Amino acid sequence: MKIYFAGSIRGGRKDAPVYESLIAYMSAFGEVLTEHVGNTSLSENGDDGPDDSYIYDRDMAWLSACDLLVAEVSVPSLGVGYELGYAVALKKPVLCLYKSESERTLSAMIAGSPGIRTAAYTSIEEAKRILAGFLKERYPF
Ligand code: 6IA
Repeated sequence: MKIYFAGSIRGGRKDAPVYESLIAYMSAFGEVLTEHVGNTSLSENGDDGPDDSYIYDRDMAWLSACDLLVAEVSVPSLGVGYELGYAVALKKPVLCLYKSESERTLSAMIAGSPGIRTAAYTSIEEAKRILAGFLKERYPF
């Protein structure tokens, strides 16, 4: 199973440790194509990595190749929103996780999309349980 994980980079890296632990958990279920999203030493400025058009082309190819997309959307990100819309257009299964104590209300374009399943969580353990249910539904072991 190829999993595309989406999380904020230039939108802000506050939740990078959360992404890191969700990616580690999902790695038991399949291949996470976008492991770098959980790299806690990644800067949000973009001066220390490949150029933007390389990143865009590679991520679009991974989106086409993946079996499903999981996003953590508590920190709003233009890039994650773009990836979500693209994955829905490709008819990929999509799960969006967000922290229930988040002070922001989820965008109507995400919460209202019939192609996106959304789930709020209060702890990492709960997020992992939701993830396991979503992944096993598609790939029963
Ligand atoms: O708008 P954002 O930067 O927050 O968008 C984040 C989303 O876009 C993630 O889910 C990634 O899949 C994708 N993305 C954005 N920047 C990169 C990137 N930059 N590398 C890979 N995927 C990316 C390299 C790091 C750079 C900031 C130094």
